[in-house]
Amino acid sequence: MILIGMYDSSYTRRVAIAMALYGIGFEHRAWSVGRDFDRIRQYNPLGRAPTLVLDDGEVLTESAMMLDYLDDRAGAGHALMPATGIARRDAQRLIALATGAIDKAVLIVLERIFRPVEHHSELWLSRCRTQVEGALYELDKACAARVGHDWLVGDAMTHADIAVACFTSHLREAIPLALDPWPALRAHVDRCEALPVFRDHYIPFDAPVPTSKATPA
Ligand SMILES: N[C@@H](CCC(=O)N[C@@H](CS)C(=O)NCC(=O)O)C(=O)O
Repeated sequence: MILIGMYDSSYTRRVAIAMALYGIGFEHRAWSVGRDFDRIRQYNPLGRAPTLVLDDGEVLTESAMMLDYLDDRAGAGHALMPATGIARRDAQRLIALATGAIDKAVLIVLERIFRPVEHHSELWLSRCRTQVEGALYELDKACAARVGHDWLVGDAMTHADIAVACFTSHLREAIPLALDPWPALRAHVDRCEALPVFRDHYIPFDAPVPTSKATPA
């Protein structure tokens, strides 16, 4: 299998960490969605990361589908997602919150990259920040409710831990955002990020230079 995308994409990172935990080997092509747009588009018409090319040539273009494919391969009882019931819904709820926050963070970053500074919409940026912070508040509550447990759902690491850690770390670097108002979330993320599998699939976010009249996009 080939995983396309750099690890400063938290969506890509999340898939890579799941593959490593499942013991599924893959070739990593650390292509940039900026510099390598045309190369990525040869596999994925959206030109996005992650892109996963399966051994038979089928291409998956959405990280949720990639994780679903990997879980299916891992089989019942081994998947990083609880199979059923309240545990599954809890994991999905946390993943949805973390994903919603990162989707908004990406919009904030894209506004900075593609729109000249003087045309930034403060109203839009502030709305996105409010949404990000609302999600972090809920995630912090969920982490605080699990103090004394290693993981957010049940007794083992799930996609919820991976998503919350990868997406929050990205928010922290890309917006950037100090996690001081959300100490339980920060503690959970720091604990995950200290694990070898997280450290092995990490590169720091390279902050884009904001555009301006002087440096047009
Ligand atoms: N919903 C997609 C989001 C993927 C995504 O937004 N990836 C970013 C990189 S972090 C990207 O490719 N951005 C470039 C673009 O959308 O043009 C997924 O989960 O796979």
